[in-house]
Amino acid sequence: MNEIFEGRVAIIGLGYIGLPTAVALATRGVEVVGVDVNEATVKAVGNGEVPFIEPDLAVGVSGAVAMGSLTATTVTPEADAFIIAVPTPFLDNHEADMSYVRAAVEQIAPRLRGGEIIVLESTSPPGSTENVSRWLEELRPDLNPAHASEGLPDLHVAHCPERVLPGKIMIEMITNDRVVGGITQECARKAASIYRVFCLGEILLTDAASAEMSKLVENAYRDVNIAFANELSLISEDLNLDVWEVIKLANHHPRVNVLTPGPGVGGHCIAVDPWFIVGASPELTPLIRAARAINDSKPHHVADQLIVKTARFREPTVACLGLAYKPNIDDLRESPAVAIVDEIAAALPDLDIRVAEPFIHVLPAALSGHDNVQLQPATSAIADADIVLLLVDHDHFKSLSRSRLEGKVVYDTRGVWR
Ligand code: SAJ
Repeated sequence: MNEIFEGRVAIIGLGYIGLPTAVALATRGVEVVGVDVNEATVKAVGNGEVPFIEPDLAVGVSGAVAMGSLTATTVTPEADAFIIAVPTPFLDNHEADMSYVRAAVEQIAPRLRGGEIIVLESTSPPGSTENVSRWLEELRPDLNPAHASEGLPDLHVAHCPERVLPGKIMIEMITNDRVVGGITQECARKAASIYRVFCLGEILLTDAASAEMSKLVENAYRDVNIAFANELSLISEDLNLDVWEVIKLANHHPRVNVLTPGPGVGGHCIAVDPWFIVGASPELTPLIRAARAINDSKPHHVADQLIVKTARFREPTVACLGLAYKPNIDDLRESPAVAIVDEIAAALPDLDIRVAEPFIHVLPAALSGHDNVQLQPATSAIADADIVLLLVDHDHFKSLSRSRLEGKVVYDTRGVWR
């Protein structure tokens, strides 16, 4: 019998994953307490508001809060299940920074009574879930975490990596298959009962380390394939070919599906997670490292090429369209577009740079220090510009009339206007 969870869930971390997960559970009648260290986030969620933009999330949060099934607090409560959805960024040496996970475990430990489910959702290097289990054992020697050799476990520790695509989180949260890896099979079975509340996809039970690795493999696979497309774009530029035409033709082969080149790989996942595999097996990962290097070099290449184009003008104005790390979201984290504008503005302090980003109202800190960069609507930025640099394929930019580009030098890093 496939068990379905009943009880109270505490979700530690009300970010891009924690909050949608809270909504998915709470709107299906589960009592959810969202926990976050950021008081502004807790206040916003408590008022039924969302501190960031994600389609369909706002209506879910306001509905769940109005139903009384979602509350928010800065203090971890007692609960039947805990889901850890905190950041796992990398440190300067590319190793995972597990300090937020450790802090979450330290908050959870004193609340445990025995019998709880503890799920790590944060993307983590192999062995992390085992570490969570060990930390709990150290913090609560009176309880019996699942990896103890004898007796029934009093705690059920598992990993269930999040796999949702920013921009489509509320759909993919429900429809994607889920991998649940337990410290023991019983842990996986117990943890799966939580996801069965809202997940319509298949729920695949495995061990914790395989679950950890499968998530890293998904993002490394994508990174390697984007790197291939980005390398093709450099080769095509060198050979004076249109890379999008080349890829379109090649993709007509039944077993070829080349991804799309761009100005680099941004976001907090694909540019980060491959390093966790490199960290686990440094000697065996030349391909994964090379892909990271190619994707990381792309913003610098775009900035260089743009600087070359400005040499044709006496006092040029450049319109840079887009700052988000990908289309139709407001997320600027690790965005190649921000890095490119920053590099150009620093290299040419006299260049007049107009940035258009429909999803933000003020320039991010990385750009606000440049006197030569200002935020402007796309139409007027283009009208004022000699050179138009398209960095993000937002629908808003795609909908602009092509006639606005007449007489301008256009550098389209996304292949929208080819
Ligand atoms: N990109 C390209 N060319 C492409 C595809 C993407 O240049 O053909 C760039 C995007 O512009 C962006 C970056 O790559 O800068 C990443 O974008 P994305 O949409 O591919 O992925 P993310 O980072 O938003 O979300 C990924 C997803 N992973 C996979 O598709 C394997 C998502 O399912 C994960 O849940 C998420 O990482 C995560 O949290 O790990």
